Amino acid sequence: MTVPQEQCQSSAQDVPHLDIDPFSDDFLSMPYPYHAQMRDAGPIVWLDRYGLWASARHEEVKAALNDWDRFSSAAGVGLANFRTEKPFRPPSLILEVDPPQHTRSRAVLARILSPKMMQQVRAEFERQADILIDALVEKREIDGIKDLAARYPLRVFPDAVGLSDEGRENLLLYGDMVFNSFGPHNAIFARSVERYGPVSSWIMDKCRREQLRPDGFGDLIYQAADRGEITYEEAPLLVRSFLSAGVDTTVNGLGNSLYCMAAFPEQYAKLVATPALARPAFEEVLRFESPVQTFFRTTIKPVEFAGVQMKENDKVLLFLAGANRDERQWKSPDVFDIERKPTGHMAFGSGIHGCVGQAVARLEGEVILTALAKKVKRIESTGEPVRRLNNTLRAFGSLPMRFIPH
Ligand code: OVV
Repeated sequence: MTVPQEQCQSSAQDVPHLDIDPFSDDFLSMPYPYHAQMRDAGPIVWLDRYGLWASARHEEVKAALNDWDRFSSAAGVGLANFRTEKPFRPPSLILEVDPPQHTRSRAVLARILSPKMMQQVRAEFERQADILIDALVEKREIDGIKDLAARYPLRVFPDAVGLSDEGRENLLLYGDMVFNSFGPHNAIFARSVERYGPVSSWIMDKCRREQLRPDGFGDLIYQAADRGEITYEEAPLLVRSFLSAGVDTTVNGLGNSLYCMAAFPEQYAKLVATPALARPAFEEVLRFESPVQTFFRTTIKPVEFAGVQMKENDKVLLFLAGANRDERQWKSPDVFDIERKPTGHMAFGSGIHGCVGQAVARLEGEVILTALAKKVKRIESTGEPVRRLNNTLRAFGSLPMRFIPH
């Protein structure tokens, strides 16, 4: 029997209450046992610490992401409810909106990041991957993050957007800030804020048309405004989405790839034997160590979901990375297997907000893993990996390693 809506607090139902803090250092350092605890407790749990719903199961995470009409993004996709709290920056015109605004923005960005465009940039992405991996094989002892995972995206992606070289490191600080801002105002967030001051105005300056090379991804947004598909006021904020979502995500996709290849040498050996596994291998990294671990939604009407009654304005925390290790969905989910071909993983989200840049991310992963397979026989860890804790991203600060050539 269900309890009538008026008589029940969201939290007072027959739903497991957990006192986990998913933004604590402890959780962020090793989230997977906590995901398992939440999945085992039920399809939906209530997290007392923040007063919100959460799910770490594949079925519910996917269902909520595909239910944009009830689980809105316009109130923010982090812990903050934009209906009652001031956003830390003007909301994104694609991430933090619902249809119909979302539909217009999405169409413009989707065309710019289309498969056809990937064909056009592929040769340059491959060339840059070869240059970088050749240099690192020469160097031999490297930091997988500083020397590769951060360097490669900071070269190819801003080049494709059409940004000048000056100050590109700001993109890393900005990404760190944006992804921390989806969590609570904890110490991790505060450390980002300290470094954030000059970065915000640098970013918005780089979003101006005059700063963008003709016919790069950024300028193509302004060309969409020329055609009347979006307004000239919207254009810089859509360029900002490229700079927010396009760097720190792929940095960590590549960083997590290197971590996995060093941690599971028998898997790397399979890649070396068959470089054509680069694409499915990157996909398995995304499932196994999802760079974006979480997103929130907000109910914009009373909702019955997975047997619980939610009120309007409830926050729902969706563990993409938990869905990606749900034993209800995957065979031996805690095993990293590059031949798995994990179709249906949630690392890019799902539904209308599913990652619009996923073809770029996959291209970067593919060309880097291909270049490694062809030029590096073995990847050896030479020191303890150092984590960079972020409220949303699964990230490393440092990965000491050795590249042994063929
Ligand atoms: C997917 C994502 C992450 C962060 C920022 C944005 C998007 C944006 O649109 O600004």
